[in-house]
Amino acid sequence: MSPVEIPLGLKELLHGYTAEVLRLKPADLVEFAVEHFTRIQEGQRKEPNAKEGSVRTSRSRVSFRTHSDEGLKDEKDSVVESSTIKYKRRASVCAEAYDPDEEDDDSDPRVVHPKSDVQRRRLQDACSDILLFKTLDQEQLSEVLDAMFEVLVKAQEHIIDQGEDGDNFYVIERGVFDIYVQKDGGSVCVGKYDGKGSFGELALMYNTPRAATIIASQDAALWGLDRATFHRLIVKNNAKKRRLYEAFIECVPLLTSLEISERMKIVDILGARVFHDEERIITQGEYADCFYIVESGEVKIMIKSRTTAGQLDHAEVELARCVRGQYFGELALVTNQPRAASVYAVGVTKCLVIDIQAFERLLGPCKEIMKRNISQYEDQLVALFGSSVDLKQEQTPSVK
Ligand code: 1OR
Ligand code: 1OR
Repeated sequence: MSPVEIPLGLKELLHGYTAEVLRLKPADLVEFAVEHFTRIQEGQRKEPNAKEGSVRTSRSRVSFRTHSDEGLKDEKDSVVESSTIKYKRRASVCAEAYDPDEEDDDSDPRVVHPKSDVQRRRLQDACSDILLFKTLDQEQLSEVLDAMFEVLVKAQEHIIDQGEDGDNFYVIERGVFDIYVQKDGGSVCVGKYDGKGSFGELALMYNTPRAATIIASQDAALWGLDRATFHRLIVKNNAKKRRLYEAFIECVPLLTSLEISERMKIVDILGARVFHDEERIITQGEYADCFYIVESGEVKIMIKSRTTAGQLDHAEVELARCVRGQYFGELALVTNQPRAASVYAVGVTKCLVIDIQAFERLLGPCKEIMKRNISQYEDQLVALFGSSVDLKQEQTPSVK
């Protein structure tokens, strides 16, 4: 006789129903079952709150699922089952003011999407460099990871459409995603995410319409985080970040030309990273995806010159040092070239990190100052190596 196969999700559905019965002690179990499962069905239509299902995007359906063959081992009994959560869907979110200190959503139940050990490991890998998670404490981070759900996308699917209300924040596990914005009546590709990073935070942070369209250029995998959890953990944490970094950001010379509100937007999206003595922060020749400001400690900038045969020399020469309030890692972002030098921590060093998309979006006004400083690098370069290159020359990025 063939073994009985238990359908994926059955155990969780019955467990959720039983837990609710025990909690609410309804008089009519059948009527309560109808209400309970109808609520789940409606929730599935609106939001991704089941292990098999789909997230509706504007032009296509994005499927998400757990891998049935990986086995679910990480469920926690002590938290509210995701199937019992009432999702708050909003008619329009754009008129609401942004107030990170708002206490209204503390009562939202904790969202948990059960994951297998393998999924959890993949999720942790994908999230290990996400700047917005870098200032969360352990407890907050594990709440965020519990609430995230897997989203599998096909090439050409629209994950986000400019102008729409924001529902989820996304972390990339794999795949390339193009960024389009409406300009002069047309849609222009302004950048891309290549296999890592995150997007979709702006509409959720500031209650604004989506600022760009994000399209998968190949089959890809994402992890989503619902709006309510994002608000409860990330936006609330931003209030703390603002208090923590406001005074420091005010005195970073590069940023003094920005409005206070622009500086606060930088604080909202930055991450903090601590490097140990001699740890390499940037590697010469690598592709660049972020920019750094030293908060404490010191970094040294080291360069390998080219031999006459055009090869990189083995020995590195120290070019400069940066201390509190100074920045580095701007050159590759301004010129769209690989990193021009390596950068190492001198003693334990803490840096604030800004990703390339936020750099483009928020630091545009500071680029002129950076370019002026880059001109000084050129003079020093000539003095050191006797060679001259136009470092400010912007190369056209491949996506433009
Ligand atoms: P969102 O919730 O507004 C679209 O949904 C997401 O695209 C947005 O959050 C960001 O996470 C991401 N301008 C605005 N949003 C951008 C940009 C961007 N790049 C990525 N996103 N610019 C491109 C910078 C390379 C500026 C365009 C003028
Ligand atoms: P990046 O993105 O190229 C390495 O990553 C960073 O090191 C670079 O941005 C700059 O922030 C910094 N003088 C001072 N700082 C430099 C120099 C430099 N090159 C790179 N960085 N140079 C002057 C030489 C005495 C060398 C110019 C090539």
